[in-house]
Amino acid sequence: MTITLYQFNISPFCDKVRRALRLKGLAWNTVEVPLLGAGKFRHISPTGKFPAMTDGGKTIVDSTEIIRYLDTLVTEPRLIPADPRERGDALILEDWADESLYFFDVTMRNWPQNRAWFMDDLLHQERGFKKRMLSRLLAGPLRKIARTQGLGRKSESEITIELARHYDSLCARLEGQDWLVGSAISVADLAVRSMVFVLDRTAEGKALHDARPLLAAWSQRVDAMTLSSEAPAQPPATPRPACKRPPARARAPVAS
Ligand SMILES: N[C@@H](CCC(=O)N[C@@H](CS)C(=O)NCC(=O)O)C(=O)O
Repeated sequence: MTITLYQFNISPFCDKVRRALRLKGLAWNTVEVPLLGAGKFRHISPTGKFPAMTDGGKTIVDSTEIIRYLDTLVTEPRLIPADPRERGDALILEDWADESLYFFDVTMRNWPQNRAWFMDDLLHQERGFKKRMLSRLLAGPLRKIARTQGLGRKSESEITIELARHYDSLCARLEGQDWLVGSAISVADLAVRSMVFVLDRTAEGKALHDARPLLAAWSQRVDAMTLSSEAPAQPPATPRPACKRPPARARAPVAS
C-alpha cells in the first residue's frame, strides 16, 4: 500500500511524522499543501490542519493519531512505550511539545529579527512581489495567534528565560540517559526534537540549544536515527542577517 503524507514542509508536526516514518523504515509520497491553498485539501483534512496521511483507503489526520497508526502498522521500534508509566510520560511530553513548545516557535520566529527566515520557510513556494506582500500580511495574524494563546503578550526577554527553563528541564531528564523516556527512542523524543529543530531557526533558541551540551548531544542522537542522509529535513534556507527594525511610522500595520 502507498502512504501519502499531506504536509506543510516546515511544520514541526509534519517533521515529527517524517521522523517516525523513517524510524519505521516506511516509504511514502509527499504532497506539499500550499499555505494559502489548504482549503483544496478539506476532503483529506476536514480540520484544515496538517499533517494528514492516507494509506490505501484510510485517512488519518493529526500527528499524534498518525504515530499511533504507524505503531500498529510496524510494531518495532515502538514509538508509544508498552510500559504504562513510560507510555504516560511519553504521551504527556508529546502533548507538552505540541501544545506548549509549539507556541514558542510561533511567537519567537515572528520576532522582527527572526521573521525573514520564518517567512522564507512559510512561503517557500512563493516568489517576488507576492512573497513580499504575503510576508507583510502574515506577520499580524501570526502575532495574534501568539497573543491569544498568551505567550505572545510577554516580552522577548521573559519568553527567552522561559524557554531556557524548559531546555534546562529537558537536560535534567537527559542526565544519565540517552532518551527522554525509558531506554529507547519514543514519540517524546520525536515530538520535542521537531520543536527544538524549528526553534533553532531563531537566534535566541539556537543560542540556548548550543549552550546545553546534553541537549545538543541528544539532538544529534535523535537526528542520527530519524533524518535521512539524502534529504534535508526542511526546505534549504539560510539564516539572514538580523533585520533592522523599521522606524515605527514605516512599520506595516499588525493585528494585536
Ligand atoms: N495537533 C495537530 C496540529 C497540527 C497543526 O497545527 N498544523 C499546523 C501547521 S504547523 C496547521 O496545519 N495549521 C493550519 C491551520 O491552522 O489552518 C497535529 O499534531 O498534527
